[in-house]
Amino acid sequence: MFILPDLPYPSDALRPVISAETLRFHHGKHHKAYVEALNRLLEEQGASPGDLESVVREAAGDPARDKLFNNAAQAWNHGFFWDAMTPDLQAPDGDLAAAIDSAFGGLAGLKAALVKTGADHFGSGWVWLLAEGDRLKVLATHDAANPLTLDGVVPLTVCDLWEHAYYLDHQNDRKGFLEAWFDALPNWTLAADQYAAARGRGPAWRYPASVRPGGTALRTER
Ligand code: MN3
Repeated sequence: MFILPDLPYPSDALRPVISAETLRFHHGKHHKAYVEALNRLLEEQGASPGDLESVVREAAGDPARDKLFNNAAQAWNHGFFWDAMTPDLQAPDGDLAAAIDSAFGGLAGLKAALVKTGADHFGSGWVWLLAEGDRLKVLATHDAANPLTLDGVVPLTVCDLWEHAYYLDHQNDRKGFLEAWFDALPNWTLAADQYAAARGRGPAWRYPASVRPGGTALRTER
């Protein structure tokens, strides 16, 4: 059984980019529903997997396990998304800032790439900043799909492109949501830890851990 992790901040902490109402529905209804469906499917199969990452990887690409993949990946994506945001305004520094400079010409270039990729993405999905070894790239995935299924790729941050993520606050303005999100909310401390993991220095984020700036795990129970 997998848990619905608590949000790592109060539900009004991400205002005005994400209202308390959006966050409460998103976490308490959408994420919760994915976790419950995932647990129901595993129970029906008599399966009790140890970690969510394996469930996602093993179900990926198997049409007979579409439903399991979708709910497992959406549970994972939302857990990572909550931790990938912070109410404390941050900026990348150190190795991560240097990698962003080299791949995108600076933070403004990364913002432009991420906003364009996310705004141009057709339908529901996610926009990710990924590391493959020390190289960074931006990628959008459809629906529940996530980079856990890509060999040697580690996500540094992500933004939810499903309309439930922004419609109450930004209506149809996905581009405006992404711009405001990028300026205020990314947890660059987590992104730096993930970038270190991508280069073999330390573990990558795993569900349902919530990590505070500085890398201290707040929760490890399952
Ligand atoms: Mn969502």
